Amino acid sequence: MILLKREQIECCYCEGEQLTFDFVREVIREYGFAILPEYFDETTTGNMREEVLNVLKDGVGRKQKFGDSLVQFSAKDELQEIGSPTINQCSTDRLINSLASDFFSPYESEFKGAFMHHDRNKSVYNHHWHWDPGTVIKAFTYLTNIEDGNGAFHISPKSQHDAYYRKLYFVPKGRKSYLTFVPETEISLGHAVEEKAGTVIIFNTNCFHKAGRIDAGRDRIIIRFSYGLDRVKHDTDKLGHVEECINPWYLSQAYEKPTD
Ligand SMILES: O=C(O)CCC(=O)C(=O)O
Ligand SMILES: [Fe+2]
Repeated sequence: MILLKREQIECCYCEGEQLTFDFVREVIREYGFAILPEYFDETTTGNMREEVLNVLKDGVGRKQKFGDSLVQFSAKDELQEIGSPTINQCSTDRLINSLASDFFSPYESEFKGAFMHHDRNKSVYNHHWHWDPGTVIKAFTYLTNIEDGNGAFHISPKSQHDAYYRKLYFVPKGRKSYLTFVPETEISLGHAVEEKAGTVIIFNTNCFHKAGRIDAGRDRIIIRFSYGLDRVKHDTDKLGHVEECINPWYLSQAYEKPTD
């Protein structure tokens, strides 16, 4: 695997006059992700960081401990209940939301919730190359400066189609779950996003990606907003077709039949 430097993949970085819906959408379509350096300003980022730390201390939702790291997923309703104003405001960010709904269009999509992390000492969560089982658009937001050695998010450009076909392969086999990990030898290009707090990486979770290494004594704080298909808004009879186009993993569950 060749790890690209920022200069080699500048095409995926959108800032200044490139920060338009049309431009970012094309970058996501072609490469599977787009990086928006310091998209949220310092005050917004600082407030979000405080809110994430408070949620991790005593917030509502599913909290998990991995070694010294704390991770929590809060669904949209739970976030409102917690009353974290900046997190809620950023989850409705216009550019991010229109890019997510465009990705799922013509099917209805929605904001699902947010993963919040304070990762310390070691990365033990999603630290191997993988694709996510569901097809989701994530807005991965750095709340501290992140580089190689404190959890830089890694992603493989243009890998979204490869993972999609890997998902399709499992559909007729009726498997409920299957390996989403990809050996590093099967990844040709990768990129470690070393950027400042406030940076957002919008990515299609079909892309091969992983969490970066966190050295002893180092940490990172991040939040990931997830946007996915709104399953309730679809006609049930059309849902299979929708899933086939967008999310073959769900279809593989539908195909599952008892063998004997
Ligand atoms: O925590 C990370 O850097 C990787 C997260 C991940 O795998 C994901 O957002 O799907
Ligand atoms: Fe993932």
